[in-house]
Amino acid sequence: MSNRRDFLKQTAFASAFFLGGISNIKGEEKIDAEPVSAGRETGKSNPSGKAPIVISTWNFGLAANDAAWKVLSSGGNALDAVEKGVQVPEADPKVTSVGYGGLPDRDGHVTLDASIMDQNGNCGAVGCLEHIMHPISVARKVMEKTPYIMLVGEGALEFALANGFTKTDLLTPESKAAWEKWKKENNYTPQKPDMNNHDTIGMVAIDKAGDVSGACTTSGLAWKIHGRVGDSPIIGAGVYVDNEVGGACSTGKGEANMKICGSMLIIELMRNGKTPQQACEETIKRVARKQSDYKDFQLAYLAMNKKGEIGAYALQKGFSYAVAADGVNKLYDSDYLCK
Ligand code: SD4
Repeated sequence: MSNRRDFLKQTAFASAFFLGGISNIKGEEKIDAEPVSAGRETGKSNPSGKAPIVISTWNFGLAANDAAWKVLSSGGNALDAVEKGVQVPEADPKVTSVGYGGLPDRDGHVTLDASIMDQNGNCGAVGCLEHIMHPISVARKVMEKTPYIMLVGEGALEFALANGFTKTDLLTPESKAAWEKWKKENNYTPQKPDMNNHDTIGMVAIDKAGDVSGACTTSGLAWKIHGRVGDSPIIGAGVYVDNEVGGACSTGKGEANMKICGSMLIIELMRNGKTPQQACEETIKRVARKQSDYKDFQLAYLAMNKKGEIGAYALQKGFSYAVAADGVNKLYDSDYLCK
């Protein structure tokens, strides 16, 4: 899990950044503090609902929101914002569950999954992509330059290289050491998708024009069988956007989420009148009803509707999410089912 105590000093960040006074605040001031608790009420984490707004999963969502906000506050669109936003943890070697520095599979390969979706329902994805720092940008290229939605493995890499991406070794000395330690201690037994060995960034943004886009990117489950692909690149599971309704994304055990296409389900529940909070809760409760081992893994959803209302809900304690709205970028604790 990422270190929840290591995040930006919120107040200083918010005032400086939203006044446009600094150009790069990423990682500047850090304090030891707990995130503000969001409580259960819909919209509490976003009082006015005034666009633009960007939301994303986990504490690394703060820095990601910061990059997305730069795009949104200067009048950029939500698609560019979510791409730029999630690129931040993709490039950060300290984030060991996304992009560069992500923990590898049991054979030592860092394999990446990502997807992106825009306000027109266009989408693109990559699965099991190796050696590319920004899988989200390859997913966007798949969306924009091919008649397909998903490319995987070697073919995705060839496509990326043919489109100007650079081949990079994504295994850092730290992640290599962690893998070697794991190998010694675990006898090549692949990791089960349980609680605490993976965190994905999912992001949804609404721009000044009121259009919604979403993105999701991960190195997936550490120590997995080579070739395992999770929910993050599956449109409707890792992320889903419908510009009439809003956007939703997911983090946690991909296998559990894929069984119910949770992000799509949340959109449909919102379409039928649920608030984002109610939709996230109903989706988590459905997982619990249908999957008897639900106490043994983590799964969480984050959603926003067109009104800028926000919802978040998880199976277990510990899910946090970042919201940049109304001139403030803050981390919140999500409510959860298994108390
Ligand atoms: C996966 N859902 O590959 C991803 C991992 C994740 O928080 O989200 N972790 O299953």
